[in-house]
Amino acid sequence: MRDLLVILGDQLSPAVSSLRSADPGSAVVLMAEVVEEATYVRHHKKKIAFLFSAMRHFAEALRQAGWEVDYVRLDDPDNSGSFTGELERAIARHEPERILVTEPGEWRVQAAMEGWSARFGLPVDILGDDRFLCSRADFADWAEGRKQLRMEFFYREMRRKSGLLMDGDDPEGGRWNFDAENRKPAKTDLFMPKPAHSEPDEITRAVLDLVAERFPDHFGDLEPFWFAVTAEGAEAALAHFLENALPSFGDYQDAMLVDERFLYHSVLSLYINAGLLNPMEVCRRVEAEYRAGRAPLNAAEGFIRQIIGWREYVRGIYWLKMPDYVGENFFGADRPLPDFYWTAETGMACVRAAVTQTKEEAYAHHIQRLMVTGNFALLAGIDPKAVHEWYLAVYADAYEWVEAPNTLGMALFADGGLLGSKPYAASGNYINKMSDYCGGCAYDVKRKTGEGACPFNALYWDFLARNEEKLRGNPRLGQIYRTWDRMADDKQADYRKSAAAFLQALR
Ligand code: FAD
Ligand code: DLZ
Ligand code: SF4
Repeated sequence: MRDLLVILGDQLSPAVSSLRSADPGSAVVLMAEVVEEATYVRHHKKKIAFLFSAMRHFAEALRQAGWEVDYVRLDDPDNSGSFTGELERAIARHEPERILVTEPGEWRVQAAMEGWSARFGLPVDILGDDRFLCSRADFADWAEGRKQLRMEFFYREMRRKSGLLMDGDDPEGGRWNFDAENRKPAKTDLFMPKPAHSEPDEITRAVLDLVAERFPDHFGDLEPFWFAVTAEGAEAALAHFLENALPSFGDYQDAMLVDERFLYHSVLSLYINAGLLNPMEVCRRVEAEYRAGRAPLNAAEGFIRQIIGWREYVRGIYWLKMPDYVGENFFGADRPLPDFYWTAETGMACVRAAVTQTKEEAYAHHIQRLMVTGNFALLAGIDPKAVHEWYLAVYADAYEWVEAPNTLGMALFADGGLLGSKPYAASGNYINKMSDYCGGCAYDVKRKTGEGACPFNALYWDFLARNEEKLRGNPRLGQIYRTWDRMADDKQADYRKSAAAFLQALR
């Protein structure tokens, strides 16, 4: 049977289910650079360049492995600009008897795929994506009948299922989670590791020129470009992380430093999500470092939890709750996204640092995304849809399946507590404790209200007061509301006045 395989830009894995199910002797692989994918949100220039270059390299690798690959470039004059349009043209060229594809990461693309069979009069097999440990159906089974879908319980099942960091039936070290040990503020250190850098080759240089020409108005700096674009390059980045950063990954997971954009983070999410690294293989390598005595348990467990816990869990939530999930707005927040999310022009040093590095690197680490830009958007009541589209556009690792639950659920509590048990709201004190941002800020973190006070301080109490009806009943916020209740009326009024003045000026 002549199969036409469609490989998407985040399916760049030689063992992806569609490739495993076809015969290289007779099948044709279709890969296409399409303007719709680059612009349905206006992705960061570096993200587009990363994916196009990684796609071109992957097509070459497939050819060398004996596959016939039909690769459509963005600047092909006949390029229709969409997956469906490119499939239609490819069907005319190759006259296949069947279309084979691995399920996509986004609901939008899945909906388009589901229309292909009727449209083209051909069987379309949409195969499961077994690069994930938990299938969509298995997650739905796990969620069925549960009152609360807590990550921690899901994670324990994934530990048992994968056998990672298990000691028989028990968790290695006697505890499932060593997070309590992973909250140290970092100090600038001469030996802070940097992520591995790759040199752009000829293929990448051509893509950089194309992106500069075709997407000049998109957010973000294209160069310097140092991302790996092949499986070998991503493997080198993984080896570099294991050797240089993993041992301290746990300790400083929540820390932020203005001159250290990556700290001990892996900067591997873009490779894992695009398919250049296999997540389970990455976890096994991390476990091996622990077993060999080269990484402590809190680092290995913390890292593995992010992948087989959070990463799998948010994907499960996404497919369980789409398409409604992206419309969630528990607090009815409707403030437009401030310009400084694009320009970084703000006196708030923490936000400036996070946005500047996002613009330059298409990367910010988790605590910057959650506790700086995310926390600000939560406290200021920014429209969740605008925030969601920002996160989806600006990070090299962003695809809706992983971005939307992190943004709408974890950072904004827009799903009303499906994903998190309470909002991750924090005042300037938290940012000051975990970072060195406040020293270089136009605002004073110690001042609570009035001129020059850190905006996070008044916004924090204003957020709680504004949303009291929705949040007071939350048992995890009881103590905080008791503190608010004990506050003198004029102090409460000061907070609210300061927040109102700040929000007014935001317009
Ligand atoms: P590390 O800190 O080194 O973590 C190791 C790996 O664990 C990551 O590479 C990633 O694969 C995985 N991981 C860690 N945290 C999460 C998480 N919460 N959810 C899923 N996987 C996780 N991650 C994305 O991959 N794409 C996104 O679009 C994305 N959007 C986010 C938006 C917001 C508002 C927040 C708060 C988090 C978001 N995350 C997203 C999760 C997390 O911030 C990134 O995975 C992480 O910063 C990537 O950097 P790293 O590879 O250095 O991660
Ligand atoms: C993100 C992205 C971009 C920018 N461009 C392409 C592309 O031109 N061709 C392609 O196959 N995939 C691209 N992608 C990744 C897709 O958006 C991703 O595969 C879907 O959103 C499903 O997760
Ligand atoms: Fe951010 Fe406030 Fe610290 Fe400034 S003082 S860096 S606004 S937390």
